[in-house]
Amino acid sequence: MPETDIRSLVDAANARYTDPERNVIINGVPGQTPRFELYHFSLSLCSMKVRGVFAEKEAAYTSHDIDILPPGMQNYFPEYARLRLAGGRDLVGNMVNGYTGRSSTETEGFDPLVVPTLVDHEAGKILVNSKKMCLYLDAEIDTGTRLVPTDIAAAVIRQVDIVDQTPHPAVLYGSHPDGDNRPDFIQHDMPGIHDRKIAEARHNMAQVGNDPLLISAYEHKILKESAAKAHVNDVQKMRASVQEFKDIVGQLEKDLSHGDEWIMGERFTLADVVWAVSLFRIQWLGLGYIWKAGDDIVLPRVHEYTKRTFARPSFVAATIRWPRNPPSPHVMEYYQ
Ligand SMILES: N[C@@H](CCC(=O)N[C@@H](CS)C(=O)NCC(=O)O)C(=O)O
Repeated sequence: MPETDIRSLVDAANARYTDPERNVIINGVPGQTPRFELYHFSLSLCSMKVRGVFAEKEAAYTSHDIDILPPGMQNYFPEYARLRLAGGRDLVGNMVNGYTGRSSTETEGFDPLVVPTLVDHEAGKILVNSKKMCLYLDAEIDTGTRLVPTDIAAAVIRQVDIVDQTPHPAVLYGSHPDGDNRPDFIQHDMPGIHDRKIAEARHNMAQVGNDPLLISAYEHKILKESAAKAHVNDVQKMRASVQEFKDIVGQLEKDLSHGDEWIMGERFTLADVVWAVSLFRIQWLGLGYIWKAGDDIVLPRVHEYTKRTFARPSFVAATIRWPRNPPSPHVMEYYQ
């Protein structure tokens, strides 16, 4: 895509994002405008993965930490949606229209109103799927060490897909039927959130005039959020989502049976970047009992692995210490 077109889409989106604390350059070099520009959200898992790759590579980017939760909901702005739609041109025939508790673009479809979005000004590209962004950045930013080494790429991507398929949105937004340990502010803020998102989509849709693609984007978002509301209010579905977490982490214990430091062995890879994000969120939500219940170590390899991955400097910078990313009572040890 020509840089002039990208520039005008980016300028229009950026005009809505003006908070100097949320719109900053990370790892910048004085006098240089970064090649990459990232629209993301402090608390978003998909955003943490991409920030984690940037941190591993120590690469510069312009960061727009946009507030996706009510009352902000800055991901619903038409200017931002236009930028994403331009990046997802080949995906608009497969826009999201339902909800399984997951957010993988590959299985759920393209959501034009979410974060993250990555712009590469040098290559003239807009990327709209965090998995693709992580793979892309690893290939484009040459640090001499690959996060997806070519000889084990398939095995790394298999793990990335397991995390991408984990029903994280369901267990964040919905209460857990057999004991809800989610932090108080999440338990307080989540009821009714889907109705607020739907109202925000309608509000923005009413302002865009005759723009069929953009209107279709809002319509698909409304379909998704309506289905999401039904999912999180369905006890059986929520029970199944929580059970899925137990199964997925149980499989990780087996995948770590080689006894090495990282999932792929001695090499730290993208699999570890995304697993760190997923496991930290699981503990943050109060589901860390899957591997450690009180003093009882249930899954010893996963337990040890969390300590290593949570201590990784890139993870500390991109997730634990990222501003506006509140701790929960379940992870306070990492905030002392
Ligand atoms: N498959 C997409 C999923 C993106 C996604 O679902 N993002 C969430 C945060 S992790 C979001 O922006 N939600 C806000 C909303 O739906 O209003 C990706 O990996 O980039």
